[in-house]
Amino acid sequence: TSRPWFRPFDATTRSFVYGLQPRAIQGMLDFDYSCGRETPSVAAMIYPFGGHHIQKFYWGTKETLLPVYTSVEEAVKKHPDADVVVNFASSRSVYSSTLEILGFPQIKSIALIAEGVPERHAREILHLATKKGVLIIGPATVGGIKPGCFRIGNSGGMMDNIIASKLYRPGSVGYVSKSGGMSNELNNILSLVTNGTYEGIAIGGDRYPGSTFIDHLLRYENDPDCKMLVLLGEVGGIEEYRVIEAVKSGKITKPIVAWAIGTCAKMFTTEVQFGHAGSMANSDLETADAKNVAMRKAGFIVPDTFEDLPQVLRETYDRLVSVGSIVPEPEREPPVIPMDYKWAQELGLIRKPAAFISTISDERGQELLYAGMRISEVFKEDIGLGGVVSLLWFKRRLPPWATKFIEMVLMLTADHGPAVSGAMNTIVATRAGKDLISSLASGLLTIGSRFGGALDEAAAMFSNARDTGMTPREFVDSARKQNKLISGIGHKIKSVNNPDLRVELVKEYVSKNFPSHSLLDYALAVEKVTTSKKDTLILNVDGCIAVCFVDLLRDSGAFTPEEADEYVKIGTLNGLFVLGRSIGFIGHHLDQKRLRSGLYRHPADDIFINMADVSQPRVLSKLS
Ligand code: Q5B
Repeated sequence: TSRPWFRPFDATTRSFVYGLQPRAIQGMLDFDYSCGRETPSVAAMIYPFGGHHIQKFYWGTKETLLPVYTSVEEAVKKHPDADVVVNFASSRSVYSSTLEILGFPQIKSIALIAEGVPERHAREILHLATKKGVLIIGPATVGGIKPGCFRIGNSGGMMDNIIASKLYRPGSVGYVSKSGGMSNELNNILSLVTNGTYEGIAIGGDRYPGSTFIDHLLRYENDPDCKMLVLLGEVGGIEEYRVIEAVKSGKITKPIVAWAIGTCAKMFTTEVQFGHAGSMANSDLETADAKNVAMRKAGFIVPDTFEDLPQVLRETYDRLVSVGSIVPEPEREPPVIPMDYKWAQELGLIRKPAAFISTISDERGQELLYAGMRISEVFKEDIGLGGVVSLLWFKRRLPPWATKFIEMVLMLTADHGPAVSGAMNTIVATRAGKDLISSLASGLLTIGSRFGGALDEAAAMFSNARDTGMTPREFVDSARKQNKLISGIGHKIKSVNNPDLRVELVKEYVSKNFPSHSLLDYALAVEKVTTSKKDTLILNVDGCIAVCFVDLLRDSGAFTPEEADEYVKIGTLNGLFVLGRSIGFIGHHLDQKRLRSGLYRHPADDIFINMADVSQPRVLSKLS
């Protein structure tokens, strides 16, 4: 790159952004596109963590990819045309990262965005950069902007501000200020009363900025395309006096409009520290009033108040146009930059149908909500696990007898020993070396119409039989006629003589606490019929929970009859067994892990292998 010393940024400037700052980079690329740049001003990102990768950005309406390198060395090697670094490193790491960057002579300018950089570090950076001839802007700055050419990070604000202030094409006025906010204000004023900004730099508010007012004003003085200078100083420090010296000694000859902010400080009875670290007068010389007087005396164009600044800018500009020093260019419309989706949405300019609808929980606000109930309330009201299930499954608070019942079901179904299908599968998977989630899933996948997954079908069969007026016997006969097993009836080991105590507990609780239990009563009458045939054909745990839950849905007063039916249809009841038994399956997985159980192989003598009826495969002589 061969740019004159006074012009570190032009329309071909390429830069690196240090740190992951996708929003700022997109802003820089949108600015570039509005300027009509051929190539993006950002060549790559440098981010030491997370490995080398690529990130996607918009370039106008299309998309483009930018690499992320883990070291400055790699970045400069790959992009020899980039000579600027916009360093977003935090105050903690900005010192070390800037020293690293300064080790590469390819880099000619560095903008330091971080606030709170220790003054000792700032001075050391400045010392080294001066030795190496590198321009430092910042720290504690938004950076600066060269309209039509290059934007440092977020300088200039949002794209609508950039367009409104005509920063997509160069004007004739070069300015320096300390603050990014005041720079935006200047960009706006200059676009209204002159042909706009030629270049604007915010040097940052710290006491030891890497470059000062005079550094940039001397650049503008030497740049033939910059016709008029603006200095927006402020209370504190003596940098304005260095500019006064330059004007007095003839180093600066271009018309310079100036104002020092902070004239209101005299209204306070004590010393005032304004927003910037350096904005406090340590002597009379450092007051804004003293600076304004001195600048006026030296021949600067200084308005009487800040409010008069636009007026004097307009007069100065008009004078330069009238003598032919500035020849305004015809205006051109910038290309339309599509508005960022999120921003357009925030402004309420667009709407889009949501791909998903969710109605049970919301984590977007300050506090997580379960069906509208704050998580803190969940605990304050001590609604228990049953209450949480009732909120997330049924979107309502159920009465305590119902939430207690849900908890009882979860506790009763939590495990039934290692021999049941699901526990076996969990154990075998664990012993094959699978992780907790895989082993749990392996167990859960055995839950089906015969094992643990008979609840919904049982609820439907018993309800339908009772609702259509079948007697228990008619129901059993009708199932037999259809060659159908009754879901919720039968157990492998439990029987009339070896009753399932879980079922007894449920029956006892429901009889005592439910307002009505008509379907349970019906199911028990059916059990009388089935057990008269075979004593293992009891109302099993699936069946008992199912019919009781139908009683809860129908008679708790919390559901309409349609809702009650729908919850059975959509498979809610099996969810109770799945949720409860997950506790046991996880227990079995942990148990096997603790026991360091090795791979399980089923003994062959326990499998009757018989291939007598396997027909010999046909040997094909020729492929047809
Ligand atoms: N018969 C449960 O069968 C079992 C009949 C029936 C009419 C019936 C069987 C069944 C429906 C599904 C069900 C949930 C497979 C069970 C659970 C959780 C668990 C598990 C644990 C835990 C048991 C013998 C004779 C035959 C059959 C007749 C059988 N069931 N008739 N309706 N429902 N039930 N599942 O003992 O004339 O001799 O040919 O599928 O509700 O999974 O602890 O283990 O917590 O983990 O092998 O409790 O009942 O009986 O098939 O030899 O049949 O009874 O037609 O008649 P079994 P089978 P026949 S709870």
